[in-house]
Amino acid sequence: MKMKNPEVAKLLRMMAIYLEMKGVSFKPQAYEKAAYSIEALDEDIEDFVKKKGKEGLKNLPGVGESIAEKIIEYLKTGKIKELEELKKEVPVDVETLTSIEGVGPKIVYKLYKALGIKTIEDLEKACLEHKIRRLPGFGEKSEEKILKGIQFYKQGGQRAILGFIIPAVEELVNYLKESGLAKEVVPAGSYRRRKETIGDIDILAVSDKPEKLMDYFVNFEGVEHVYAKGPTKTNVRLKIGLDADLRVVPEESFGAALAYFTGSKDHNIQMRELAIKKGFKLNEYGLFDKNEKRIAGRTEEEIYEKLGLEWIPPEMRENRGEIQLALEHKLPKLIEYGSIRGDLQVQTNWSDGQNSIEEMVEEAIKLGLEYICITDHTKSLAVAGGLDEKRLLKQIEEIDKLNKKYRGKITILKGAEVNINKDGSLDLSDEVLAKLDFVGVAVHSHFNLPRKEQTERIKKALSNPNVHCLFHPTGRIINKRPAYEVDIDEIIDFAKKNNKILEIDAYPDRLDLKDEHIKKCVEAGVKMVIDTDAHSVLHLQFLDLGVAQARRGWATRKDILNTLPLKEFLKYLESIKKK
Ligand code: DGT
Ligand code: CA
Ligand code: CA
Ligand code: ZN
Repeated sequence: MKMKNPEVAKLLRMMAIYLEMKGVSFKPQAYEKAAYSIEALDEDIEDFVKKKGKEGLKNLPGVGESIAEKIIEYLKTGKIKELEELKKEVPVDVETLTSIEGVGPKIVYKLYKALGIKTIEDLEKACLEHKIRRLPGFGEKSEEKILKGIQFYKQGGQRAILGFIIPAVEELVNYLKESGLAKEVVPAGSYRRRKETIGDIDILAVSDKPEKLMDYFVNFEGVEHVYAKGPTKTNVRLKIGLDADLRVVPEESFGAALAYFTGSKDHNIQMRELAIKKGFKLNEYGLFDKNEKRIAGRTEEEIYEKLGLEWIPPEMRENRGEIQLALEHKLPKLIEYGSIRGDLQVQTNWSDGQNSIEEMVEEAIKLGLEYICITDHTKSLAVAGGLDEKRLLKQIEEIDKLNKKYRGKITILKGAEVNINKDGSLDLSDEVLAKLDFVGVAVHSHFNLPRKEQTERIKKALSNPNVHCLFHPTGRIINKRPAYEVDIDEIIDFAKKNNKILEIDAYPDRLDLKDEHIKKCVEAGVKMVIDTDAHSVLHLQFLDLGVAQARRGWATRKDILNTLPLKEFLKYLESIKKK
């Protein structure tokens, strides 16, 4: 069972929030770090503790004596006493409140002490009654910002972020498969389409013992609440904060049900119309001819074939023209999972990453990568411990040494995530930038510039001849912060004309570029790279999440440069400089 890992991580994060609230120093960061470690642990935390005990826990990044004890306490008793006490002392909905942009733990504490604010509704009301601006340390601007944050949260805050829930859903699906009670178990819906956020999980099964399967399903450890239970459909709430449906469908309808429940809804509507045009009827039970005879339904493939369509990958089923292409047998051959050869955005403990260069490199080797580019932050991002010229030159030396050590195993490229100044200039000298293999630039400040100014600022940064790539091009953080105002079409056009690369940042809550932007890049012939923006060894596994996003944007292998072997990748970088 891996199901307890997200729970434990969540509680550690909660501890971090409460400790920060109380103004405790250092400890909150340790709890955050520990939460990361537990979240992406390859093993169930309970098994791990059974095997390796407290000492094993203490070997994980961020976990010291006291955190290890708390984890063990939770696994034994289902509670962390200190956390329970902290919650009693400040009984507010910290999880929701701190999800609002601009509202951190300390602000939550102040708001509770001054105005008794416990929930997002309380906070919204206080904003609307202009109570916030009158508090010491707040003003009209911060009140407006909080209100905006609340509105943004309400629009999307409830959907789960795909990359964060995949392990838990896989766990559930494996659990169902292991029951021996089902012939098929497949998650459909937005999860199968690899949409960046997920409303709920729709699982389909074929079983000749549906009652037993449903009993087994509701006994899953990760189930928090059962809304409704029947032999064909059962609907539950999972502890990770997401609903899941399990539907048992007849075997001869499995493919039809899978197609139907994979969606999207708009795609389904088009498919049904196409079937009608061809004289058939299509629904979740099958494809039927004029005499109501089922002519396909066991598999998705046979349905597509009978309709004269190429099989459409789930990531494309959004009614963006894919059905027409499938009719003409002209679907693009999407980039395949596992085809990225090198990660190109990786932070280390030289700036705000949690691991050393060597640790990141070792992990990349384990994952089978051919190259990895180290891109620490640069000096003006002081909060992240950004590197100045001197330190970057030192890092270059260090990488030269490590490349000798790792020869034949992996190549470490020298790079940086260079901060763009307000005026579009860069915060490192050209002389040092010229020594790097791969240079990405990024906006980390002045998110609120007017659209035109922001667009010009980014274009100016990109126009530096030492710069190859724009990192996380729109700056959004899913469920937290909207993209800054920027004319993405103009950026794409500029990238095309100047041979610049746009990044698909695969970190789960970034996924920036978005699918629709990727599609525009593909159409415009702008090259992209997929990388993880890792700040820990645990993040390097997110590459395929970026591939999923790229597939949703119809990208093929040739659109994504780091599918290339190292030599060809470097040759490409050289060639764009000469153009
Ligand atoms: P989500 O859960 O909001 O992330 O998005 P989906 O796409 O998983 O949507 P969901 O869970 O409401 O329904 C699963 C699939 O079932 C959906 O993708 C398409 C199909 N479906 C649901 N309602 C309808 C409908 O009214 N008409 C048609 N044609 N299909 C539907
Ligand atoms: Ca769904
Ligand atoms: Ca659903
Ligand atoms: Zn960073």
